[in-house]
Amino acid sequence: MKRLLGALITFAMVMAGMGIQAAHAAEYKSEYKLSTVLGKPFPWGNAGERWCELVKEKTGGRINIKMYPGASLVGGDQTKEFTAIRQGSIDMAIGSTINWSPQVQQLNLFSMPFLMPDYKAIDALTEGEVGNELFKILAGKDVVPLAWGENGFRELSNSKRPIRTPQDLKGLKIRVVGSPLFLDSFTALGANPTQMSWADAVPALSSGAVDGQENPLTVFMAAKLHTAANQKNLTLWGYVADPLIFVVGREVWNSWTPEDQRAVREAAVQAGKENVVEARKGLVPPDDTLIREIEGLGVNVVKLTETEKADFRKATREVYRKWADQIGPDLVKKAEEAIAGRK
Ligand code: X2X
Repeated sequence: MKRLLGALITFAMVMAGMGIQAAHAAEYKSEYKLSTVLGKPFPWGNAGERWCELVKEKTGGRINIKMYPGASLVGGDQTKEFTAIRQGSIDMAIGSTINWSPQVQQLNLFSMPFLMPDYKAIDALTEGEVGNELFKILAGKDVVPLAWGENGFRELSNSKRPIRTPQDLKGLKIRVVGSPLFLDSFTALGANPTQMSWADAVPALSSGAVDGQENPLTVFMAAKLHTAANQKNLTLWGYVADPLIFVVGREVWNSWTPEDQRAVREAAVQAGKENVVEARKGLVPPDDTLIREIEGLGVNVVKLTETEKADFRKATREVYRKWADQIGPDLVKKAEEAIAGRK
């Protein structure tokens, strides 16, 4: 009798254990898919790996994330990433404001030509009221925004000639990505812009199908665009910068315990902070180590003076006005004020 009871108790305990496991398995996936455009060794990809690592650590392995760089979960089509998160084929992402701007109109703010004159201006937006407002907008679109990171100020490169004036850009085929704002900006400057994903950009540049592109210097360097894409001319004009945003799909988020949600958020904030530091390394005046390194590769680097920059600003002023209306005049005004009052 005693033995039978013992066996029954053991049986019951095993079943209960399996029940708990089954409930757990139903709630938590064995792998969460994190989408990024760039992988290692780009700062963006490093940030993704770091987020995965920190989450694993902080949740005791309960949440296991795998990074899918190259926007591979959407066949490389980075402007479809945000939609895929909403539809659930991507669980979480670190995305550029540029790539999500076709779906989230307000994210075009960071692509307004010459809105942000320096790094403090980016911080004034992301760390202030504007950043909060953008996070609220994202939260209304089935995602949970957790932290800001950075791709960086996007500088102009090409294979043909040094660019010092808008006239120098005339007729050059420039690869861009994102919303039609980029087409408007480059058309206003007299260039011939063409939209394509990052995956298509490097082959198009290296074959000479397009002449130039714009991307942060960390990307230029890690992708070796001077040799891989014949980009021997580089103009430092700082016309726009793209922050990165760490998000989790709302449904996935809701399936986690509050304790694990906190851990994922903290991990994102930490990975984001480290990412901003890495994205700016060698680029924050007076430190220009990265610029000098690129010059050392034989790239002709043109640093625009403020007067030269003003010509580009003037040429894109109409585009700025048009897009301020589309983004929302109130939000743009708030951004301009935050930048004017930056510390
Ligand atoms: O495609 C680009 O230019 C990149 C990698 O910078 C973005 O995803 C916005």
